[in-house]
Amino acid sequence: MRFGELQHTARHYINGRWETGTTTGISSNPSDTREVVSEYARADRNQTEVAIRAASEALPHWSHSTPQRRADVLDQIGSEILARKDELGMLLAREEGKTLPEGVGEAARAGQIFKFFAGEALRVQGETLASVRPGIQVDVTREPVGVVGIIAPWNFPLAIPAWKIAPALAYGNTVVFKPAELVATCAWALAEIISRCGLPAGVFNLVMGSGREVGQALVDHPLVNALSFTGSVATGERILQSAAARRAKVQLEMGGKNPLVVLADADLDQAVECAVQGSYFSTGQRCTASSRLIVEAPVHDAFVARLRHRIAALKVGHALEQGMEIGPVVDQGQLDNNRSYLEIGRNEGAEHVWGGELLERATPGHYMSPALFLARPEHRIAREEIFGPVACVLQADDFDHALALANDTPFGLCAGICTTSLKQAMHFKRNAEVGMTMVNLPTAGVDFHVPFGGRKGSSYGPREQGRYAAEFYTTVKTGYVLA
Ligand code: TXE
Repeated sequence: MRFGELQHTARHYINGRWETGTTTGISSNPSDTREVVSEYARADRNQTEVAIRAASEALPHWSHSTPQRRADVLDQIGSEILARKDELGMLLAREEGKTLPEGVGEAARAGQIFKFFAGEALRVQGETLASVRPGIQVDVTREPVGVVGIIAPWNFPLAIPAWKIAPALAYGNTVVFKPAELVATCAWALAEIISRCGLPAGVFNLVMGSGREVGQALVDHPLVNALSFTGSVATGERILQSAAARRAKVQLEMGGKNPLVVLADADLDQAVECAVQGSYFSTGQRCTASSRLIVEAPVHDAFVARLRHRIAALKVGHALEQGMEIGPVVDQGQLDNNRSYLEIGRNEGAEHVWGGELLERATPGHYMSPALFLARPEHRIAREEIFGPVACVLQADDFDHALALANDTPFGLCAGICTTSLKQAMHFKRNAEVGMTMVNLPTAGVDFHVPFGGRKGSSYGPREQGRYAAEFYTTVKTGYVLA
């Protein structure tokens, strides 16, 4: 079966079997809304519960499987994803609207993540310490946390599920995966590969459907020991409260309003490129997108002029068309949201520099030109996550003012700076109130073998990715032995 070309029927994967849903949904192509990508199964609470029970029953066996067995499974999944990255990338581009090179790049990233965690399965570490009491030995070992509920968003339909599912399986947990409905077909394609790589029935389950029904069933169920969520702040907060009430372990990755600071000594061409990539690529639909460009006064006007010139030349269109730099917005709801912020910005007195129009293309899609505003720090477009191709420039008097503006946000995911001063770069790295910093790089674009996550309103719980993922997907046990 080849992904990405034909229309598919996407079913749930529960207890080692492909299951139809209680209802069905339709996934369509945001570059051409006439095109159906798949008809997919939708579950209700009862069907979700069947998957949760299957994961719970599979746990004792899988949690005692050898690291070699887990490594082999993950390695095989990673190899198949990498071998089929072009097909998967095309499916992703059709369903989510990333350009084809971005889609293929994300598929490859998903494969690399499975390969990385194949290695991590073999490197689960503990500690041995001398006791404070005579004759006793103490050790600290890591064990799986149990059944993990994975709730994923639509903006990285392969990479985000991969960076949650791979460590969950590597450390001996069982999984119920609930993707965003907009990208059900990508989730099914990933599950289709996972289903053929040697996992016992029930270890990995895919259940599709609404957040309110399937997602909430995972959040509330006493057999789900841990929840890993990426999505909006509002949903994350709701999940946190429900999970806390029943003391489930929880990890949340939510929004960002990431600053890119441009100092007067920066290489302006490089800074403009960082801003374009960070703000507009992937249609601005990245939690690490740079949506606040904080520019020191002496270069403000020159930076804005160059940026405007550059974004006016960006190619926006069908995600599969060669040479496109920006695909469509993911759906009508997100497009309406983006455009409502243009209105909000204008009404608040922000200066509209460029873009934000609906674009007509050969196929009917959710096309919008990249938008740029000059704003003040109190404007809503400078404070709230928009999640579209909309950025604003804030003028800073000097470096200290730029740093203060960068930190003046309820979010704290990523912060970037463009400068040729090592001293100012190091000061910024140390004092930015975020989980990730970038120097002379776009805020979006991270490695997969190091921690990903933020502070303040952006994230909650242990970091994702790299070996730090063990903090969430394992629990420690302290053992005492009198020999
Ligand atoms: O997010 P939701 P949506 C932001 C972005 C975007 C907005 C809405 O601003 O415009 O969120 O996107 C599931 N219990 N981000 O609607 O609703 C849901 O089905 C359990 C930023 O997609 O948070 C989906 O699988 N689960 C973000 C997942 O949660 C529930 C990435 C995310 O959906 C649930 C995505 C519930 N009660 C959106 N309700 C980023 N910064 O990366 C929903 N879900």
